[in-house]
Amino acid sequence: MSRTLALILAGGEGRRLEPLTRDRAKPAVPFGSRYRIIDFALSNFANSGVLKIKVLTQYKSDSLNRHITRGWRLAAMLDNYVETVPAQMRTGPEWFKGSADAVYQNLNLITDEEPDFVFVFGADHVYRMDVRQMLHFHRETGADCTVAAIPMPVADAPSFGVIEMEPNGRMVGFQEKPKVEAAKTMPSDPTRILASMGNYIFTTDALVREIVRDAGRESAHDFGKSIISEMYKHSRVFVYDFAQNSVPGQGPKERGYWRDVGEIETYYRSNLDLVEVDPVFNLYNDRWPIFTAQHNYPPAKFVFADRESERVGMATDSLISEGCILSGGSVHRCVLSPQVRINSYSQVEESILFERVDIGRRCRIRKAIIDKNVEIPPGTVIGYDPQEDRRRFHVTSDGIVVIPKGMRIEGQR
Ligand code: ADQ
Repeated sequence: MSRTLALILAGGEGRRLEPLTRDRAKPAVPFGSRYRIIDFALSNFANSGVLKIKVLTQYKSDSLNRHITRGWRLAAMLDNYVETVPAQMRTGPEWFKGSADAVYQNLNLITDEEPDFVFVFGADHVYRMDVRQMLHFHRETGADCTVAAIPMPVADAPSFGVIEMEPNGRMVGFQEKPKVEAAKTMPSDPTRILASMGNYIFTTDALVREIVRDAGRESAHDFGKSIISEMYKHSRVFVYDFAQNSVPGQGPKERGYWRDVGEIETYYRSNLDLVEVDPVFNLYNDRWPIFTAQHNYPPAKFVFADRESERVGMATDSLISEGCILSGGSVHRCVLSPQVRINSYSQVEESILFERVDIGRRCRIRKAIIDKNVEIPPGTVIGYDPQEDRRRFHVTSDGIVVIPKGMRIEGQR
């Protein structure tokens, strides 16, 4: 078996997820009740049997560090690990400049481990992928680098690396985040581009060569902008079709599912997708489980059922984590992280509540994301009066109210 090492790029700032990224890196943002965004990428590696994983962190990494150190303990005896690596400033007084610089500053990780192949993957997406299938493709083509790709609407070109390839899969063109008018569309479909997923496999020598070369020149030191957009011109860069990938237990709808949850609207919608009766992304596939940190919380509890007075502790079409108490209050189409409390006569709909949110009595809340440690005073109404919401809170153009971590909220009269 070949030796592999996975480098997970987890240093992204996540500005478009503000205020949820005010105190934490984007990969550490909670998702799907009890997970963090990075758990999806890490679970793909764990389920694929790639168990030497370094997570390269930078921006506000404390919460990410704690999550990985507590939750992602692999068998040390077999020399498996998931470890975070901070910006070490090994090569100078600066932090990582771009994602390629993050690898350059940690080249010793590669030389110490002596892998044959290095996975360089992002930490910001929700999807299932058997990375062994991509590695198999990489070896078959004898590539120096393989880039995973997925078709996307041409309107999204400014967010992605746009790929051109020959029928045999060899990359022959790459534009990092071009304008829509300039983007090269797919020959088979002029409404779509072939987008890079920001997930790469490198043959080790080729990676070291490219990273060292990039470090010595003026560049953004970024995988998309600087490495891939140069490398395909002189090396064997191939394109892996993500639609070919499948994992055990995966339903047909989930094949090819890959979501960037990097802005509030998509983050919100992807969370609420999970509460559907037959969701596109199925958290309950135990043949490809999503792993996360385990905490010692008591079970979720639902108390009071007086329908006449509307004092009902109840949840429908919702994900409820351990440690929650629905005490005479109800939720519908909601995603609740651990230790949330909903008090009597309150109704919460289509909302995402992070850890230790406490909803006081007689509140009516709709279409909100409430970050952790927020106490909502009794009688608060959110999501019913756009003007009033905008006066008090951060509201997206789609009308989603986002309440930052620990915000103190005044009672309403
Ligand atoms: P972006 O996602 O916009 O585009 P980037 O912001 O570099 O690129 O993020 C890529 C990954 O690297 C993320 O997981 C991020 O957290 C991490 N990262 C960013 N800067 C880092 C740093 N200094 N240290 C450590 N980690 C860092 C990329 C590609 C595109 C591709 C899209 C797909 O450049 O070609 O289409 O991903 O989403």
